[in-house]
Amino acid sequence: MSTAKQVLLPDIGDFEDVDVIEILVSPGDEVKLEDSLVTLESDKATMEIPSPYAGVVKSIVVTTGDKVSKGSPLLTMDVAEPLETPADADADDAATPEPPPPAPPVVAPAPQTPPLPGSPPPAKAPVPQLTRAEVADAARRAHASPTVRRLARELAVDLGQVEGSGPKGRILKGDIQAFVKKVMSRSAATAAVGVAVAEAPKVDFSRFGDVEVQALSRIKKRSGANLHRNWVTIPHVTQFDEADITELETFRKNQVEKLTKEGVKLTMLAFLIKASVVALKEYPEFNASLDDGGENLLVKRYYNIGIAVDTPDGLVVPVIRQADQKGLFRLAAELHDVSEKARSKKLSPEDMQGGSFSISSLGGIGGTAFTPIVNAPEVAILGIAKANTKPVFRDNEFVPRLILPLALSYDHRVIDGAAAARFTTTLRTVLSDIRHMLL
Ligand code: CAO
Repeated sequence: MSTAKQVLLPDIGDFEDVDVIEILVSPGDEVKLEDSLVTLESDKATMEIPSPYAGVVKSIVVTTGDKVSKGSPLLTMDVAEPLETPADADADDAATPEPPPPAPPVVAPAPQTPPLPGSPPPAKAPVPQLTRAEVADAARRAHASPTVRRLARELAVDLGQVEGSGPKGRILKGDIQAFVKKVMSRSAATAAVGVAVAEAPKVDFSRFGDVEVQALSRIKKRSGANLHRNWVTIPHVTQFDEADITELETFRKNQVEKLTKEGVKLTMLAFLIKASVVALKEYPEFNASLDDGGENLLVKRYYNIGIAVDTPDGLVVPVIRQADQKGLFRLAAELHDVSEKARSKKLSPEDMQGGSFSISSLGGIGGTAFTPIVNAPEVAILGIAKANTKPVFRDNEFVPRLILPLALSYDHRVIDGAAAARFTTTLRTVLSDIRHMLL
């Protein structure tokens, strides 16, 4: 014959209103004397509350997140063999019994040490097929000692995902260590950003036909690593817009003839640099970098514009310095010089340093739109696609206008969508009427 017993929180020392962080049993579970029932956590320690009885859990009174103090009811149990204590005299009354003094709770200092800077995030188990409820259930039912449970909690390991190698599938300390090792040994790139991705398949292409191995150029290898880092670490958004550059292009062409005689070609890119500086001055957060801790924005008071240049060996980004202090002709001349230097591999490291904003133009080649990758530590990059003559509805009729597609990619940690839309609106205003550059 069993007796219903209510388990109350025993005296746990100088702790009041302690959080219930884990419930280790569920109704129907058979519990031995001193098996852990719940885990509590104060700001100083975590502790597992042992069962004062052997029996079967009938119902759980607390839920995780509840705050409990000495005497708070935790759960009720059907006790098969009531202990012979005076408190058991009225054992049939489930509402009032005092449990016998429990064994002291297992107390462990709460983890206080923050992860080392640069260290990978704690190993979190992937949750591939199971639902959250199933994982929680598996963790709750996992067979492990309080010490192993504590270790798992400290390492943020979901016990439901760990296979136990002990008797009857019991999870041992070594199982937790092996699990963490496995998670950490995934590719460095994915571990660094805490993203679990499937490994790329290894394919023997020679099974399907001839294959020629071509080594990537030094530039491609370097820029590839940087592009990959920027792609996975920066939350990118790209804002698209269009600028009517009909008048600008007419003006430019008129000037080109005159200037080409002097050996300089006034390119569209020179105007785009000037227009960008106007927008950067109006929206300084685009001319900035996040500090190392990601807590502050370092807003630059200089306007050094990086220009993506396509070379046979790969992409390089020389920088036009102090673009705000240079006229269109000077910018055009410098653009010509850096493009030449880039293509003849004469750029020095200094030529590619100190940029505060970048422009990537594919307009001379083609395409309607693309999404450039932010050139970290900058926070935004302007992509330019090919301008085309399009019908624009004006004064009740369609008129042909030269329309330039703009694509502004930005770091969404720093820049909001509304700011990006304002930035491209300023750009299109300036490009559609270059007198705005004078303001
Ligand atoms: N729309 C239409 N035509 C354009 C244009 C545009 N947006 N931009 C340039 N053109 C035309 C020019 O009018 C010029 O035509 P003409 O020879 O008939 O006058 C021609 O394209 C070449 O232009 P350009 O000499 O001014 O050179 P550019 O400004 O287009 O390019 C540079 C300079 C250095 C940006 C370019 O050579 C380059 O390397 N582009 C590739 C950059 C790149 O790979 N970016 C991708 C990076 S991925 O994020």
